[in-house]
Amino acid sequence: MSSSPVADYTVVHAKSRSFYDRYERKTELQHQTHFCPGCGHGIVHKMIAAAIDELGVQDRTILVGPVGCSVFTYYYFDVGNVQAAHGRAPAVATAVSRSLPGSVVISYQGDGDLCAIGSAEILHAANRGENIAVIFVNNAIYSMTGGQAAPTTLLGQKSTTTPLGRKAATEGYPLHVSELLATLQAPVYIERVGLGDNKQIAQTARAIRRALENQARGLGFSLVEVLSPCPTIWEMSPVEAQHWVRETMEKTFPLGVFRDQTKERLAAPKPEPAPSPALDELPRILGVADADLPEGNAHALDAGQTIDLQVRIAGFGGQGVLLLGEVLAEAGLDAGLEVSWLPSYGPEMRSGTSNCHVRLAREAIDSPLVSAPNVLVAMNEPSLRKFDQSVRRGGWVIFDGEEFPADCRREGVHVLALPFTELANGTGDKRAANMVMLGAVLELAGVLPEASIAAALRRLIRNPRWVELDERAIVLGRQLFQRALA
Ligand SMILES: Cc1ncc(C[n+]2csc(CCOP(=O)(O)OP(=O)(O)O)c2C)c(N)n1
Repeated sequence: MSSSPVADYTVVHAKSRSFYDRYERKTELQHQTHFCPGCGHGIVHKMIAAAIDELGVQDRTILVGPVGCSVFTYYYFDVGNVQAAHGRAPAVATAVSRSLPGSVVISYQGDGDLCAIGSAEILHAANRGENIAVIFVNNAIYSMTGGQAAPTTLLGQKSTTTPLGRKAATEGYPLHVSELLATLQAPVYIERVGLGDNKQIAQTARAIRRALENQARGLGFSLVEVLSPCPTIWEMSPVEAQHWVRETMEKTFPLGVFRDQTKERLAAPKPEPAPSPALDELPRILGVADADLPEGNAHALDAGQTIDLQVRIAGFGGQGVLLLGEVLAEAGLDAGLEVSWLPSYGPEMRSGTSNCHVRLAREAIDSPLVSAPNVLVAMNEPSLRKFDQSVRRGGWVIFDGEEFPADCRREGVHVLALPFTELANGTGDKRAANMVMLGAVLELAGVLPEASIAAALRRLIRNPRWVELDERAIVLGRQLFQRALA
């Protein structure tokens, strides 16, 4: 062994394993990161990556980055990444943490994001004691957008929106997030740290590690607020900015631990959540009557047949556009298919435009949006003109109108244009036009068993007189489609 105390150590200069080997940027910027010289984000990133490595949780870490300079996290961390809307990271982190128990979920947020637009999100996530670690980078300004005041901007601090300096009388006082959240009962650990000098930086690394460790142990909500320099927007050199954190920011935002329940929580671990009830028990628990359950006519479907029906139904409010879609989706459900139904309508009750997206498939449905339908049901001309270009080649347009507008015809798209409303009159009520059009869709799709359609009508339309009328309307629609093919 060497007599020199340093000779026993090997110094390894390497990136944390939790960082990507290479950060992708456009060629001319590939040599640098997104962060300006002296920016605190880069330092905090490094500490998070080191803590993930040390705790050995890279494969179960999910990092949620919202809007602001924190948006770049997914370029750097080789973990699960989710990009959230401005201020919404705690809500997204809540969903991730609850749906993937055992994961280490980090919400990484700036001060504009966390305590302006996202103030309600953080308050309620903390109050619910969500099992997430929040790393809150407070640089007292909106940096990414060029220096507007944030709720944490100091009194007297100049910004583009407080050019004479922030005044309490007009902009209120700087918001003390750590102190505020520490008044709540649920959080486990809340500490404010800084990047003002090496001693502070070392403490910040410890605090971040602790928040992540709490998270990995499932102890609940932890938040580390990091006072962080932003030399570019503060118009200072990196060294001046670091001094400003220590000498000026810290006076408004004193460092320290504001809440620490770690020992108590460790001693009394959370009880295991009760197992979720079995799916077939849900109707009983939710009090759903037998009559409201799908009857289950799946046996009538040919198991080998591929089914991927994507329908867009559009018209005016009051024409039964949404109901048409519902019957289709409900019948699909009864037949044991994967289904989605997504309504879209304006604020008006009647006469506004209304449309819905319906998907029926054998495989799981990735998105309920139908942007390229294979069937378009257009109950009036404006709706036809809005969606006709989106229909896939080989698809169908079913249009309520005697004449199909010549300029809406497209090669490879089939058309069935009939005065459905007038024809519905023959069944007893022109308001059944939607069901006549549904009949045409059903005949064209040819996948849904009659029993499923009947079951869907009974469930959705309680009035037997209307059920009977709609059944007649559907039969008429089927005949009209067959006649058109003949
Ligand atoms: C809904 C929405 N509102 C406003 C913006 C514009 N915007 C982008 S970043 C930002 C402020 C971010 O400030 P902060 O969270 O402090 O992050 P920093 O850039 O300082 O790290 C704002 C207002 C946006 N992208 N989305």
